[in-house]
Amino acid sequence: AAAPKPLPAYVAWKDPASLIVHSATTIETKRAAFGSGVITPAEQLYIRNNLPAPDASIIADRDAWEVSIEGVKAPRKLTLRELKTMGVETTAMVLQCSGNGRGYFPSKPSGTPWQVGAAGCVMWTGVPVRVVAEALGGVTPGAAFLTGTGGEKLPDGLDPLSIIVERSVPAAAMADALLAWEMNGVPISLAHGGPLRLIVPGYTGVNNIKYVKRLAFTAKETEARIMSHGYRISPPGGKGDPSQPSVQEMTVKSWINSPAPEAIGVKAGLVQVQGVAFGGLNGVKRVEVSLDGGKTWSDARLTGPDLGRFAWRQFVLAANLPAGSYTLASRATDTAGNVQPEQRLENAGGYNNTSWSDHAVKVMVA
Ligand code: MSS
Repeated sequence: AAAPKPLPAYVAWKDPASLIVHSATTIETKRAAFGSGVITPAEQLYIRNNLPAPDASIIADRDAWEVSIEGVKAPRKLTLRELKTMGVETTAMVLQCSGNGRGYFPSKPSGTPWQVGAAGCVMWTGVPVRVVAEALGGVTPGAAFLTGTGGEKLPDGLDPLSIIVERSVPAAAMADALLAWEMNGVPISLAHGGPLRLIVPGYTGVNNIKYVKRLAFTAKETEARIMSHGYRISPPGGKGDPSQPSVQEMTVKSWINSPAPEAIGVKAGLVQVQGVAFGGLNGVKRVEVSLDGGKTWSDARLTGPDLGRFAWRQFVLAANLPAGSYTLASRATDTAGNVQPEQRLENAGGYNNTSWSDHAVKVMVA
């Protein structure tokens, strides 16, 4: 096998042993590296950048960062220094790339073949978007979307709309959204979107705009290509277009992290089968674990603190496993009663894979 790629300079502070470097802008957490605590440490958290990360000079004077707030009664630019005076809240949230689990699509869609590790559960601290909107006189009537724009410097000579990272989510998402300056209790690293990031809890990764420079309440979705044609649920073999559903809210999902598929030397006897489960916009009600590839199921126990409906829950099933080979699977149910499906929804981009069968783990117990 080829030697693992080294970490690129802007994430040189991450833990190489925990990560799979697909490319300089796509780095995944190894399944076996997820621990049993709820929060994913920054050193292990995955990276996905559609454009190269901006120069580190943007975090030299964080408080001077400006974001333009538009589509409110009194639109204006606010500095991070000003935002910090307006309000503060902390939300634990699953950050998951829309394409997490793409690697399990037999159709091999183009894009990074993520397994489970384009996801983590992280704590964001910032000012609620609704508080900012109220402070600027309220949202203008007719605004149906919340549109965030990334602060990357765009290459010259290209149509900005073809490349800019700008996404719209339904304006209702404002109820939980944050303009965040801390991740896991420290200023957000450049790699994860510092100095300021739009956080939309319950929505897939792409909707959480890094180095956000503009936040607009808009009547229409942005015409940026990443919105109009990218991240759409298109029929297999097809191309994205604005008539198709956009990748936005996450739905109920779980997977087993331990024992990991590549685990060698699982010893016969008592085994703690552990993993994570989340419900997107809903909390987790129940997780079942199967030791026989989904024929029979037992209720797992939710462990660790409940950090709210946007966070994931850790679960465990203590199982007595005689020597043999096993297919371990997990299946979550959210608080609204939605059950994680057996099958993925086929789509050209390989998005939103929540299939429990795709995420099952084969292990040898000796
Ligand atoms: N933002 C910006 N500004 N840029 C870019 O590129 N990307 C996306 C988000 N945001 C971007 C942004 C994506 S796509 C994702 S996932 C995320 O981010 C990630 O994050 P981290 O922090 O992990 O790296 Mo898929 O759906």
